[in-house]
Amino acid sequence: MRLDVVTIFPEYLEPLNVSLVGKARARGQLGVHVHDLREWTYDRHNTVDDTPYGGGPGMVMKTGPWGDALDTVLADGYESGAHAPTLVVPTPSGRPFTQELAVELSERPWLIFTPARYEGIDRRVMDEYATRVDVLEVSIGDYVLAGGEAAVLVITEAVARLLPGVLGNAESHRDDSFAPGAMAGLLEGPVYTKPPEWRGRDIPDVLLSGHHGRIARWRRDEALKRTAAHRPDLIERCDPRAFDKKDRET
Ligand code: 6GU
Repeated sequence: MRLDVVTIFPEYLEPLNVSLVGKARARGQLGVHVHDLREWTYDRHNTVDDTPYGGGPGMVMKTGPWGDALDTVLADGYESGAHAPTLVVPTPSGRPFTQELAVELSERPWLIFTPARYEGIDRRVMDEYATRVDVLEVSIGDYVLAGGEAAVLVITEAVARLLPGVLGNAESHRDDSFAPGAMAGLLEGPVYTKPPEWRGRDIPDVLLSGHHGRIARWRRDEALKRTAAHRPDLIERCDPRAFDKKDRET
């Protein structure tokens, strides 16, 4: 997969060199290209924003630098053999970013992120590129960030760990909170490791029983309790057929 990020704060994307994404990059599973939007400004002050038409607070990012930057990034990517780009536009007014959308993005070969500062990007930029490539406006939650860069880090990490061979253990996706499957979109319950006793606190006996059926039942009960406490909406949204008699007793 190829990732491009166009930003006025390239240093904000430094974490892409670290941990899981950094390793995927070093292994060549992910090509990451971070670009400084100000490279496509031609005035003395490297201006990227201007006052909004119609008035109002804040500033709006100008068409010119974004258009020139995206033309260059698209041309360079195509030249290097990339294809089928998706423009991912972080914005609090976008479609909610979910695990389902992470899976969808992980299946695409080339993502171009356009994190904005100020009040956002002049609408004509995305209207223009939507005629040429897939444009997806995405929000990472119901709160407002000062800019889209942190959202790019969030989306990239959620997507990268889904790429084949990036996580050590392919099974690790299976029981992810929100993943379909045995846990049917429930939140994950508690986990434990050695030592078996710490500050007078023991591991739940069932986990030491070696009884796989009982362990699976216990994990599911814990997931149900946790989901009911933190995200009752997830239980209401589940297909009732996903629950058995024992679930209903929990
Ligand atoms: Cl993607 N961008 C900004 N600026 N704020 C947000 C967001 C994105 N998602 C939630 N809040």
